[in-house]
Parts: sequence; structure tokens; C-alpha cells
Amino acid sequence: MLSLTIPRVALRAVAPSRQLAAAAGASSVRFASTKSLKEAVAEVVPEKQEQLKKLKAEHADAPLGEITVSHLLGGMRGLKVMLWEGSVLDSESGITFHGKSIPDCQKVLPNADQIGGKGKEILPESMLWLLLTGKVPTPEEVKGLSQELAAKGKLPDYIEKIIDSLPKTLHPMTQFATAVAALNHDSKFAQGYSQGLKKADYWKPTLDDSIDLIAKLPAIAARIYYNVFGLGDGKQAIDSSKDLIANYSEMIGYGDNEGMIDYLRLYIAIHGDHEGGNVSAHTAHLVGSALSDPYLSYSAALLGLAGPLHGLANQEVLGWALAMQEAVGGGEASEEKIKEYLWSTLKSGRVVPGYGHAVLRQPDPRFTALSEFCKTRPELRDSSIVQLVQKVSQVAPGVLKEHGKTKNPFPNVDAASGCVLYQYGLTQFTYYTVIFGISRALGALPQLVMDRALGMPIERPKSMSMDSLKAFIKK
Ligand code: AMX
Repeated sequence: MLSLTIPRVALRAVAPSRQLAAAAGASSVRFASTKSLKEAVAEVVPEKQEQLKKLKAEHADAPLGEITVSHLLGGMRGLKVMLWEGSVLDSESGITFHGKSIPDCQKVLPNADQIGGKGKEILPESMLWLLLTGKVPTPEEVKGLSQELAAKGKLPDYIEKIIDSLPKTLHPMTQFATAVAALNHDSKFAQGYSQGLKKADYWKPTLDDSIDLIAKLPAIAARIYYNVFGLGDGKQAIDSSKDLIANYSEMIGYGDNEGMIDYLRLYIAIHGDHEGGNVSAHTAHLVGSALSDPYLSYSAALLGLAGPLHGLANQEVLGWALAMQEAVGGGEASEEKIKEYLWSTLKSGRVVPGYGHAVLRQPDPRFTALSEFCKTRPELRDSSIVQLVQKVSQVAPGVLKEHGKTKNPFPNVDAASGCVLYQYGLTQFTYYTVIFGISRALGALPQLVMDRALGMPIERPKSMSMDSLKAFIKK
């Protein structure tokens, strides 16, 4: 492969391969020649269309299980009724992204060190590329994507005005969803559709809108942080030589904190996709199936993410863990005291936040990855709240098993995510799910692109009343 050398300077986004070539000859970072993400997706689309055609031709009538009344009454657990390409969740081994586990991704996906920045964790840009194409990008492809996102990251004035007009007391997730929905003012998909775009081309403006939205999520999130908490610089200082999260960190006032920047990269990369059935991903898919544009579809997903049984759990966990810290002490708290605290939560009729999962039956590998990150940084190893959260993760499974209700007594990702943000000084819990919201777009929007490329139909399951159900069973 052709190898080029470019300077660490701002390059325009439109055609990264050409820009890299144009910059060849200057010093410092070495890259090979590359494609843009859109070119890479264009290669994958015909392969996927062919795969779908074969699946329909050869296996259309293959049964995937039986539907029982308890499925209908039990939130459709386990029913195989959705196509989702980016990731698959196994109840025992956890999430894989196009077949790659989190440790696999940490090994093969480009990090900031490899594109001229600083950091060892997966770049969200790398994860986005993998989720969209099923392929591991080269560092230069990731660099090109980073530059494209930086070039598209600034918010139009009307969006800034909308966010600025919202009351500070409005939950940050409601603000987030509002701003994302309003971006549909400029949707290329919506415009193309109204002008008679051909169905075979739906995926193209869907991809354009998706990239545009992913690029703007950090600036929206940073503006909300500035307005609600008076933190960060309130400017959209987007530097095209920096990756998405280095820019986001700068905007929220963490530009100098290497530990926090790399943590945010890891957090955002691994929260990106968790197959299709979770509330946020499923919502994006459902709303998108009506051919709502990516902004509307993802806005709806964010509102699902804002529920306490889903994304909001990371906000809940931290409030709960800090109350526990006050009651029992920090990392040095005894196992007995932690047990007592867990029981008092359960006896008051509340769930233990950060524990349990609708699919997983083992500790969440995302929890493990974030816990491993904590071991690599002295400021986290020595943190009282991080230590307490780790200790709880050893004690809680026994208590939850004894309690006997939850099918999965182990920690999920939300058990670990907030305490690190807290330790780094991001202590505004109501903001935590916004960071999750930046992330989930990495998985939900690529599937929307694929849905359009594959011509997936509007989603319309059958519902039944209790009377009609009874009559149906009698027959
Ligand atoms: N603490 C106490 N009870 C729990 C529990 C927990 N952490 N997790 C589940 N249970 C209870 C349920 O409330 C349910 O009780 P019920 O029969 O009285 O209604 C019973 O155990 C069986 O539930 P389940 O089949 O094990 O779980 P589920 O699929 O219905 O729900 C989840 C999954 C995540 C909503 C649930 O485990 C929960 O509420 N956990 C705490 C909140 C949380 O951490 N959410 C984040 C999940 C990850 C994410 O989406 N970000």
C-alpha cells in the first residue's frame, strides 16, 4: 500500500485521500492511501443486498422459535424479530461488534496515538467505521473520518439559539433530543425524499445526515453543559487536527486532561452499539422505518435512552453510590456494611442501579473494560468512589442472588461508568446520559443506513387485546 506523510495540520474534510496525498512530503505522521467512509460503505452495500436476497430466497420460511403469550406479556424478551448488522449480544459472552469482542477491538481498532494524537483507547471514529462497514479501518482512514467530522461539527446558529432558549432546569436529555430533532431542518434525506429520490438511493442521504449528526452531537452536548452548569467554554472550538473526543473534551473544559479524554473515547466507543433490541436502538430503527430522517429517528432514540431502566441508570448509579459512600465509607467500607446497604435498597422496593440486564447473564464486558481502564491510571486506582464501586461489584451479585428476583445479578456497564467521570470532576450526574447519547449514535445510525440500503419495510407488529388473545387461544 502506498505510504504518505502528512503534517499535523487542519486538512479539509471532503476527500481525505486526496488531501492526504496533497499534504505528502511534509513531516511527522505517516499514513497509507485510503478511501472515504462513504466509498467504503458503497462497497459494502451491494454485498449486503446480495446476502439479503439469498436469505429471502433460501430461508424465508425457516422458523426462528415459537411465540407464546408470555412473550407478548413479557416485553418480547428473546424474540428474534429484528435485523441488526453492527453487533450481536450473547447472554454469556456479551457484545461483539461484527464478530469482534471489546478486547479484540482494543487490539485492532486505531487509537489516537496512531493518527497523530495522544491516547491508547479505541477512537469512536474507528468504532463507527467498523459498525458501518464491518471492516477494520486503517489509521489514515480514521484520520480522514476525524477530519470530516471536525469539518461538519459546528452548529448552525438556529440550533444554538434553540438550546440557549431552553430553561436550565429542563433535563439535559430533553434538551439534547430537542436540538437533535431540530437539526432535521437541514436533512438531506427529508429534502431528497420530498423531491422524489429513488428508493435505491435512500441510503446515501441517510448516510450524509448520519455523519453530519454524529459530527454535531459533541457541540450540542457541550452547549447544553455550558448553559446548564456554566462549565466549558461555550465556544465551538473545533480543531480539525484533533479527533472527535479531543474536540469534545476541549469544549467541556477537559482539553488538558489526558486520562479523561482517553476514558471518554473508550466509554463512547464501547457504548456505541448493543445489538438492536435495547430501547434506544430499537426506537431509532422503529421511527426510521417510517422513513423519518436520521435526526428525528435519533432524537426519539435519545428520549428512550433517558429512561431510568435504560441509559439514565448511569446517573442513578452515581447518586446511589455516593449516598452509600456517605453511609458506609469509601473504598475501605466493610463487606458487611455494603451488604446491609444493598439490602436496605432492595427492602425499600428499589432496584440496585447498574445491576441486572434483559439479555446478559454474566458481568457486562463493558463493565470489565471500564474497570480495566481504572487499573491503568493512578488517579482512578486511588479514588475512594472508584474503589467503592469495584467493591460493590464483588458483593452485590451474592446479595442479588439471595434476593432471588433478578435473572442477572452481575454489574452492567452503568455500574462503572459514572464514578470515573465523577473522579475526573464531572460531577453533574444529570449530564451523564448525554455522554451515552453521543455514543449510541455510532450504532443506531449505521443500522438506519443499512435499513435503507436493504429496503427494510415499515415496522408494524401485531398487537392484541386480552379479549382477542383469549378468543384466539380458544380457537
Ligand atoms: N435490583 C433489584 N431487582 C432487580 C434488578 C436489580 N438491579 N434487576 C432486575 N430486578 C428485578 C426486576 O425488577 C424484576 O422484578 P419484578 O418481577 O418484581 O418486576 C425481576 O428482577 C426480574 O427482572 P429481570 O428479568 O431480571 O430483568 P428485566 O429484563 O426485566 O430488566 C433491567 C432488566 C436492566 C431493566 C433490570 O435489571 C433493572 O432494572 N436494573 C437496574 C437498572 C439498570 O441498571 N439499568 C441499566 C441497564 C443497562 C442499560 O440499558 N444501560
